[in-house]
Amino acid sequence: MKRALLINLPKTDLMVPPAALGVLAGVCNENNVDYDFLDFNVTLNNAFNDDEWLVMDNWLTGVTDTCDQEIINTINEKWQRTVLDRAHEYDFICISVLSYWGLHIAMHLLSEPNFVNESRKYKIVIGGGGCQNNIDGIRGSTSLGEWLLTHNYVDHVVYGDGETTFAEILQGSNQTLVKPTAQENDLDSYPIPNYKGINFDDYKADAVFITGSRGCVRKCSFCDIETIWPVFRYRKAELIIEEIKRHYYDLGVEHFEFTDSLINGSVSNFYKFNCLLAEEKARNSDLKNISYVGQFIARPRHQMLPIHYEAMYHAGCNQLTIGIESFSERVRNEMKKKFSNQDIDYHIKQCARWGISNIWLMIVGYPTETLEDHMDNLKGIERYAPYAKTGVLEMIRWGTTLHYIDGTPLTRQHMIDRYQIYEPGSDSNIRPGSSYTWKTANNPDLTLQERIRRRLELHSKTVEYRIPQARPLEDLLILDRMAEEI
Ligand code: B12
Ligand code: SF4
Repeated sequence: MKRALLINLPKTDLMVPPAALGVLAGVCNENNVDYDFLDFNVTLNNAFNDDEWLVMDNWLTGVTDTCDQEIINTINEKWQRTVLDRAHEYDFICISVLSYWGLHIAMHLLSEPNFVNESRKYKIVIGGGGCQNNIDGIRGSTSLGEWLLTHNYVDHVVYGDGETTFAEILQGSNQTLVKPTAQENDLDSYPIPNYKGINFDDYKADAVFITGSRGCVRKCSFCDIETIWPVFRYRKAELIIEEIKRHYYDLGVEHFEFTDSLINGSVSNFYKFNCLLAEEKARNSDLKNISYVGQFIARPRHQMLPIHYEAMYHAGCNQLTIGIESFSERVRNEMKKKFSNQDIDYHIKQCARWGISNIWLMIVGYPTETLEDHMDNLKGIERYAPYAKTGVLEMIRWGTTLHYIDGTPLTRQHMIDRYQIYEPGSDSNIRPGSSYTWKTANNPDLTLQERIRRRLELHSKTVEYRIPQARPLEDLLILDRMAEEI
């Protein structure tokens, strides 16, 4: 029987086992391939204390360009022990890079002389959204995946969905670079992810990820979802419920985190899912504690009716994460978010009615953001603070100011021209993955210094109005390092 080592690279969340590992294991199962899990993110988290982890974190998130040698030595030593020393036991070494936060470490580890081994007997397969990010800056032309292939550091690179292509690779396909087709496969035909063998004690939340859809129905200017998944596809409501039941009975897990970019991309399918799950819970008391959280988009009342919120409540929805992005409707329109201030008010009232808490994600310093828009953000804090008192607005995250990320519409030439974006001191090379130092000739007052100032003002006001913030310390530390650029 063939064997695969399924590896997750940092930096990812430490709460829930990485969904990609579950998917890859499900595909291995269907193809009679034995597998072992290695969450290298957990391995390193166990190896480092908080300060050391932060040093690595700064390197991975692009706050620093290099990493302390002691930290690199530990990373190398762990990689040697957990991967290189065991590689000969496997036919496939499969590596997942979730986001551009994995670029630095993937480049470092995969170009390790020991691993490059030209006469290797195992195949190295890499996939995940991070593989599509450019290693040479937002206007660069070499993606991580292509760079790895060119140097023969890996044998296969998979862009987009892994399910079908990974199965083909396990069956012996020689295709080296697999890109998504305009219309990818039907999600309903994919095997159910498998977490048997994962050590749940390594993760803080007793939960698993679940996927109800891929892609998005919007094309927001700062988001690269369309590059990763060009088409929005969703799974049949019945199949999502079947998967929830399977994980509950196999693993005892009662809490589910949707990986969907938005769980209400198809309002009708989402409503059906909630109604069916609520009925199933009413019929089968084993399932009574099943709950879920997910990312959601605010919609006008005529699209998301009050009964839709009611059904979410009965199905066990207890938290929604929403990209509100800005309390300025004008800025949101520029971003192509497509919902109004009125829609936000309607949404939060419905959530208050059904006790569904919200996490709001915000973006400070959009290229066209004026002082007036910033005032709208400040007023928004006052407006929505009463919802924080009851916990309906559970948290707000102001982030680390707008970053230019490759693969997003903002980095396309017409948008660069439209907002007159440039990188101070350079006309092309921006840090791999993302840039926060950009400037706009159209809105010259919006310097990095001003973006940080607005961000800090929002922090103070959010604290003053007692709205809890998600990861404030993490963001403030990054802002602090960013300020060193000034
Ligand atoms: C859940 C989630 C999170 C969670 C945690 C995820 C985690 N495990 O750490 C939280 C909220 C913490 C989070 C944080 C962030 N996230 Co996030 N997140 C997601 C989300 C919604 C789902 C990810 C997921 O689990 N998908 C389901 C799994 C199955 O998909 P997958 O990992 O991509 O794997 C599939 C394929 O890529 C492929 N594949 C993957 N690995 C491999 C390996 C092999 C060998 C093969 C063959 C195939 C393969 O096959 C899989 C099945 O088809 C995605 C958007 C989305 N809808 O996917 C964004 C997304 C991944 N996040 C994104 C970003 C930017 C971030 C942040 C940087 C945001 C920020 N500034 O703080 C942080 C940091 C991310 C990190 N590295 O820690 C971007 C990444 C963009 C990019 N190209 O880099 C995404 C795509 C959303 C977006 N467009 O903005 N995120
Ligand atoms: S930001 Fe959210 S709603 Fe907008 S395109 Fe990305 S995933 Fe879709």
